Amino acid sequence: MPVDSGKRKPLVGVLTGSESDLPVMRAVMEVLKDFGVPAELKVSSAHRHPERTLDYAQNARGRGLKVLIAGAGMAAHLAGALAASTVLPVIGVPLSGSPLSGLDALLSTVQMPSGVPVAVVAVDGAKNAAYLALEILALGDEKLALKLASFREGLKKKFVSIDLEATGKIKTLSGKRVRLSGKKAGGRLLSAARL
Ligand code: RP5
Repeated sequence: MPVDSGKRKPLVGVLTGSESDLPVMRAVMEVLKDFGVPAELKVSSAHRHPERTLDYAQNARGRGLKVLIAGAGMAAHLAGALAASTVLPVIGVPLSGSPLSGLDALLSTVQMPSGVPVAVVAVDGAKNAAYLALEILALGDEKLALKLASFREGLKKKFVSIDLEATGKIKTLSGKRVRLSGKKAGGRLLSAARL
């Protein structure tokens, strides 16, 4: 059953090789939705639905899609099959649900012949596929570029405070995360502001 993120025309086309890929690949849709970018998600296997997949790739640009994301496991040829029939950027997500834990999908997705590229993210890296698609779209969309920059700033802060927590410099006191001075817990309280 196709899923789309609203009534606006989709800018990102997300394909998976099987319904069994959906639990991982839905993360793509969640990230794109958080950034307000319309997308569609469909199941279309390079091997089980070759005609449908070819048709999708050939019509994607004409339908207004700007980036394609393809997630597949095992002999993962979906991203490559799309890339073969469109000049839209194609991002591949190798999936791990196989006895080879995704190494098979990684190699099948990444080893494309010269002239027909697929940008490949980590095994099960659905979120990064979405962020990369957003970065491509942001080349022509200043508002989206600013949103991405602010998201990155948020990441910086989040990970700094996790580091501080590990060193005991941040504690949770009365439900608030606070910064402590001194080397040990119980040191003088510098700030009770929520971090
Ligand atoms: C691939 O084979 C799919 O992308 C999926 O990751 C894997 C297994 O598919 P199912 O047999 O679960 O449909 O083509």
